[in-house]
Amino acid sequence: AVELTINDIPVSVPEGTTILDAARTINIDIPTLCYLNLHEMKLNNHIASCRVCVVEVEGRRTLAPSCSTPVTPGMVVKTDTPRAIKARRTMVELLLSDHPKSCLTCSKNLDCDLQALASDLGVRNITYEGEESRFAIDKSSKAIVRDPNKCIRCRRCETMCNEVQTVGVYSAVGRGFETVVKTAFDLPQHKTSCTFCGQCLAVCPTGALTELDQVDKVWKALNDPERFVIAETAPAVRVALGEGFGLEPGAIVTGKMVAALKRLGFDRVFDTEFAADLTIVEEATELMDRLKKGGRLPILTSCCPAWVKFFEHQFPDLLDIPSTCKSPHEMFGVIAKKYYADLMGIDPQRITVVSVMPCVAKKYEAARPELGRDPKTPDVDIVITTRELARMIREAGIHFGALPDEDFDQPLGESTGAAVIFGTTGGVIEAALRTAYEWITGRPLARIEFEEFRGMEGIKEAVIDMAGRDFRVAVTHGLGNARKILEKIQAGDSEYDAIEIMACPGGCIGGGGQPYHHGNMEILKARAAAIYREDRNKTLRKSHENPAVRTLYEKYLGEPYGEKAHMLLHTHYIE
Ligand code: HC1
Ligand code: SF4
Repeated sequence: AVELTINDIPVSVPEGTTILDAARTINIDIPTLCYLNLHEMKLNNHIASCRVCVVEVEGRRTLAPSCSTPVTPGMVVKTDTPRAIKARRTMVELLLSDHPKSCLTCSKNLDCDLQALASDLGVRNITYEGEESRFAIDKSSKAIVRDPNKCIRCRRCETMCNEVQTVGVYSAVGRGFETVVKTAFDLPQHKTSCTFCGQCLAVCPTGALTELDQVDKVWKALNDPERFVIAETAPAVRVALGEGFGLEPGAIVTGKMVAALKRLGFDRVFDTEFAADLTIVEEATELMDRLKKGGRLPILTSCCPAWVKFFEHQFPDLLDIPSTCKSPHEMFGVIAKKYYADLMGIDPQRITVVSVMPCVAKKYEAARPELGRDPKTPDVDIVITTRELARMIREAGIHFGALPDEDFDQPLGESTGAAVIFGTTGGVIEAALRTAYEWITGRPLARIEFEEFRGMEGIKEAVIDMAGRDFRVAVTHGLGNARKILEKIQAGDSEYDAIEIMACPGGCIGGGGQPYHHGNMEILKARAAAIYREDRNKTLRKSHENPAVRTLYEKYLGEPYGEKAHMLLHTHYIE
């Protein structure tokens, strides 16, 4: 261990610890901006470019960036000297001198790390007024808006995209004042290999990267008396929406969320989880079909649109191995516009389906032309994120905390515990196994919870005994981890039978559309724990037991994985 003092307090930390981390062990937070260390995601951005974490070290002439300076024995550190504080303030003033002053109208207003820092440091004027850079705003994609004028060159997005996701969309170009983070050849975002996973915007400290805002489209539909507007809510939204209203991370707000959507004016509030159960029935049947016919294994889950775009771009030779199932929210859309429209006698063209998702890639997915064959009736019309829903609730002046718990409408609001666990890494495969095990072995499952697929480990593997046959399963989250598994499959040395892949670290609970975690992984863990609590609270916990899904097959779809199911619930992939 290394012994030192920080602000006259003795500290003992392991060798290699930075001054920043050593200070945190005695509850001193040195401000940071570019720095980001998410151990579980193997993301460590400590390029020390912003210099707001500088501290005084006795015997050193210059101030030291605490995020990248390791402690040494006997070091004497002062974090709060007038010189250090003045230097931090100067750094922030310099950043602000080349930053738009439109904080009041920025979509990151009150959620921006730079703004918070300027406030904490008491920056009251910008001494270095001068030239400001001017770049075009990129609104080319259906999911992400990129405003390089607000970029502070912290490179968090670059580290996230290049090292964690291994997609490599961004790099810093130019020198000094001219430096900016750009796409290769300055291509518009939609022309790059971007998967729209949204992880870059989840870690962007300012408003340089944000989601495409679709709130006004929803208000318009809600206020059009001709439209029959249906909301469907993703599993992960109910364990994070409360954070937008000051509730603890991991608070389960399913009932309040439904009540809020009803007060906003939705004609029906249904659950994407209904379609998650439907997806499991289809996917488990598809797996059995591949097993019976000697089809290609492993089968890969296909509910994450960023992951789908990743394999389409990067592994075009493997397009026949993912399941052909559409994602649950898309399945929901088509069922709402066919089955439910029939049931209610409503013209499907009058129906607007709004998906509330933790994800920005779902915005891009809903706009894919092959999803919703008839252009007049796309499966899903509008996608808003958890953050956008929170904003709508605030705009409407609804006091979220005081709302009563209300129930989803029926029949498309019915779901089992298997559906809710879709929202966290490992959940889709666990849900699939709860059904596939019983169908393949013909025996009831003795142990319903598959602990081996839970937790934040990047790649989780286990062998499940299916009536004498070893069934090899892997779960991975984060596209860099997915790449490792896909390369194994490509090389022909994978023995897996089924693999779950989610693009976002943590799965959907860590989606790019969730309330910002500001680098705190404990928030993601609290959301995951809430997902498993919600599963335990359900009476039914296996997808094939969902009574409303059974009725849907009996009355409308016919056989699982049959002709009608194929036409409506399955898709194909494009190179
Ligand atoms: Fe997900 Fe899914 S679980 S993809 O992570 O399969 O977004 O929550 O809605 O569609 O159900 C997201 C979450 C979500 C779909 C389901
Ligand atoms: Fe990279 Fe994902 Fe951001 Fe696209 S959305 S640039 S893939 S991190």
